Amino acid sequence: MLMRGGTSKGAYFLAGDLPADPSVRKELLLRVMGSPDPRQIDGIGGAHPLTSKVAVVSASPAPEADVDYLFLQVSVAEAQVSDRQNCGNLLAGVGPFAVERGLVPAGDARTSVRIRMLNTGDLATASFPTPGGRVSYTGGAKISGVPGTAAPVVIEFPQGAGPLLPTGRAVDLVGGTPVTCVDNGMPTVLIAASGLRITGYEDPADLEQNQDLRTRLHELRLAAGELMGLGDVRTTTVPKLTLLAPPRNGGAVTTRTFIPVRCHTSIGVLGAASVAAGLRIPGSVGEGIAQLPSAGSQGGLVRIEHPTGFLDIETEIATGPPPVARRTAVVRTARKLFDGTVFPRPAAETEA
Ligand code: NQM
Repeated sequence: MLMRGGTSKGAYFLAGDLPADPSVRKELLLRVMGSPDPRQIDGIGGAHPLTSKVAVVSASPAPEADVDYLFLQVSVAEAQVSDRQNCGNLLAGVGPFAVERGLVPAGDARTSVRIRMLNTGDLATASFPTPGGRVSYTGGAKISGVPGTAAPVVIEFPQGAGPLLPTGRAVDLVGGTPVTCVDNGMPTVLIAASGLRITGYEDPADLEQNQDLRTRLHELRLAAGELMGLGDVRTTTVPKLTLLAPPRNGGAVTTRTFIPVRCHTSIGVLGAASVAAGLRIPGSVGEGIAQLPSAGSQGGLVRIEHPTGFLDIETEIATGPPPVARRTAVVRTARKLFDGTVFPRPAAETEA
């Protein structure tokens, strides 16, 4: 099933419909998406990391979850499929997909699905309307970066398993640049845009063209990845890099996020959850840049401004030490776009 999940788009599969062996599955998914090819012309990928995604869903054996969700990022131009990161946007479609495929029975009015996210081991609960026992995709919720409105999918995250500050510090100096390394569901490096000699309000396409910036971000990411315990991150999609600037439209902060080479046209859900948590940590690089709703408050809504609007994140932080994100919540929307059979490019033709 092809679905839009939040501001991303991907192919949702039942785990049983895919090869169990990860290397066989990888080869199949590359062919399904049309990778490696910058245009993904021979597959169903959308030629951008945000539209070259896969969700693998199955009934969960874990007592605390109804379904298991494995996110796979299919690279566009390289022959890579990675399970090293999670995706909170495709997560929005997992509950509806689970009901559509009969993995979870629908309630009469609403359905809540408890999801175990296999990439991180963290849990989420997604609630969405199911009037008359069928998923309804229509409704009045509007999210920035998606035209029109749709049914709200409310997603709640309990406290994650890993540390909120993977380096144990609110600020690290990386090559002379102060950064905050934070992980509230997505390993993210926060950096003041002004420290990189940009305003932080530039268009994503312009930032992608800025060769000096790209080189600097690459160096910062490699060093921060080591500090965060992620090892050599040269070929992985985490950590993400979020550049911070003061808000301009009534929110808490302006962001430009590199995921990690392309600049996001909005911001990822778990990426935003990590930014929101990071801003609330005393002494983080967000201090003096972000304007939190009530200074000193450790709970409530944080509005993250991004290139196409904003994303509201509710976080509850206990400042510790060590600080922890007790709860995070967000509203997204999802839509079923197509349900059918995909015909991947035959394996034999791949290398021809
Ligand atoms: O952070 C893009 C997206 C994402 C990830 C990325 C996401 C998240 O917008 O939860 O959703 O950071 O690669 O889909």
